[in-house]
Amino acid sequence: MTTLAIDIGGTKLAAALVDSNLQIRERRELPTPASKTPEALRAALQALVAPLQGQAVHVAIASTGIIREGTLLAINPLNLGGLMHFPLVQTLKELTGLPTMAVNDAQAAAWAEHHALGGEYGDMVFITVSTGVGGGVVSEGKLLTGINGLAGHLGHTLADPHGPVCGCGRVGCVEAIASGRGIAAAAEGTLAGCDAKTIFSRAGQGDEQARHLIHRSARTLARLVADVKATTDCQIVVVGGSVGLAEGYLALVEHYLAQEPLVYHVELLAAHYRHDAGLLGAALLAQGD
Ligand code: ADP
Ligand code: BMX
Ligand code: ZN
Repeated sequence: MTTLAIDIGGTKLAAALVDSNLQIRERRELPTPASKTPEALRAALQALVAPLQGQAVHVAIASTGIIREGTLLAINPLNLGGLMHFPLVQTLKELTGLPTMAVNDAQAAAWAEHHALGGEYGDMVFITVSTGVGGGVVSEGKLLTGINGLAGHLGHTLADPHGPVCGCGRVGCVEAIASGRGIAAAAEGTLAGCDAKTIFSRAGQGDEQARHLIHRSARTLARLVADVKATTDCQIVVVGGSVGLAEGYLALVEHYLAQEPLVYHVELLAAHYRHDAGLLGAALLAQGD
């Protein structure tokens, strides 16, 4: 059984063919259009999947946003250029003519990472630090999606009541501080206008402000991990996303977590499937594994 897996993030779209043995073939990427109008996303998805759709029997989508009855509802529309609502399953069914399912990107990645860990870890949490900050919770071997698809949206828990306003409407969310967008939004002076990737490379060159912004993100994430441990008593927290997987980032989170009381300590691990966790999680869920 070959799955056409699609990962829709705030920065990039990825698609690939995934076989039953989880082998990935013909992986492609395109930038996510920053547009309020659904037509731009539809056109980008069409271009992304056209070369692959003839080789698959179904479509599995991991997407940023709350996924409710196949529709993408942005909790933070700023991550998608202001787009609030997109008929995800309907669009891909129309484009490919194939049966289609969709799940939140971090929930999908949590499922893939749970699979990678084997049977030992029934209680685990996945956190992506990427355009936003997303999460997926596996409890007693079951993926929590929530009655309305909201379960695991850890990026919208409170980090600082005096912090920046988040695109979700709250003040001081973890996402507004720790995410790639949050890091970039706080940059000033010589770093103003730089994206998180550039800020990481400037930090590597010794830039003090860049270093501070990355530490601020990692410290915020460590406090989130402590909250997650207190809430779920999970055995392990797996971290993904391009910021989460950036060199040195997880070690910083570990450094700040070590400063929290012992009861909140939990093993941290970089995502086994790296940038493909969302694609593979969606494929696994669609294949019924
Ligand atoms: P998406 O959110 O679309 O899933 P990513 O996981 O790639 O995509 O996250 C995008 C964010 O990660 C952006 O803020 C980008 O600047 C940042 N980023 C991309 N590559 C790197 C890198 N090598 N090091 C640090 N940050 C990165
Ligand atoms: C946001 C939210 C989550 C998502 C997370 C990570 C939107 C559009 N997305 O908190 O649903 O899981 O970002 O998404 O409201 P990514 O784009 O960083 O991968
Ligand atoms: Zn928020």
